[in-house]
Amino acid sequence: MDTPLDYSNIKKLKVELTRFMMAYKFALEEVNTKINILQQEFQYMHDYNPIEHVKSRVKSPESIMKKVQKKDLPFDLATIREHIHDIAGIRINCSFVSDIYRIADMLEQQKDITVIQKKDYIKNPKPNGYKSLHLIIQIPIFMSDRVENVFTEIQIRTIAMDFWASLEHKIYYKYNKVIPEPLQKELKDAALSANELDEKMERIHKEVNKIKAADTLDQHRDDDQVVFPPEILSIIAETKDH
Ligand code: 0O2
Repeated sequence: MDTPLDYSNIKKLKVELTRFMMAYKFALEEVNTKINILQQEFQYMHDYNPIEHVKSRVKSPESIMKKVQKKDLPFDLATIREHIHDIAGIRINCSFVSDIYRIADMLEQQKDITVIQKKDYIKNPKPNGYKSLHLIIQIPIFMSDRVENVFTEIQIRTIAMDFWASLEHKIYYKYNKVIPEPLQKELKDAALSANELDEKMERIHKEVNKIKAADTLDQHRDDDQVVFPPEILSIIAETKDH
């Protein structure tokens, strides 16, 4: 005979799991708000937006389970909370490499953000060609009865780096994590081309900025010149003649 289900325990587990997942959703909302503020303020102050777009997701329960198994962790919420740091994940796509570091610095300086880990795969790309800046941060979430410091992974990369990573990710899973050698080489070449494009675009961007700055200076010079109305000028000329 089947043992009767303990509904009160199931209900408790459901509440616990929902609260567990909610914390990550709130963490994403907090970080997204921060990014949104930086984006808007930067646009206003510098007339330029360093962020192309932002994507965020809470890892699915299936992917969390896979990671628990991969890391050989016991399946309890406290352990998962402590050891899996990318349940809340945000990806920021920037226009230029310099913007990546600028955004990372602006986030790192915020008092309520604690940077736990920083991996710079831009300065030190992975052997396959992968480039991106990864931050693992903790951010406090204020709930009705407690404050939780929630781990969040932030990946910051250019559009070219993102394009490459998405394709590589697809190929990686298509070949069941063993990419054939010739394709690996092609991907490495593509990563180098993406890098060249990033460098070229940044150079052009800097040149355009220089021209813009020079134009603004000229504009200011013109604005600084006091322009007298012709009537005043003729009075001045008359006074000089006498
Ligand atoms: P998914 O499917 O994107 O979630 P961790 O396993 O996170 O504790 P790890 O792998 O050392 O530790 O962290 P790392 O190197 O910072 O990588 C974290 C994430 O960066 C990965 O998550 C990928 O999203 C991305 N990433 C890292 N290396 C590569 C790469 O070579 N190619 C691509 N396309 N993405 C990469 P997951 O959980 O591994 O995968």
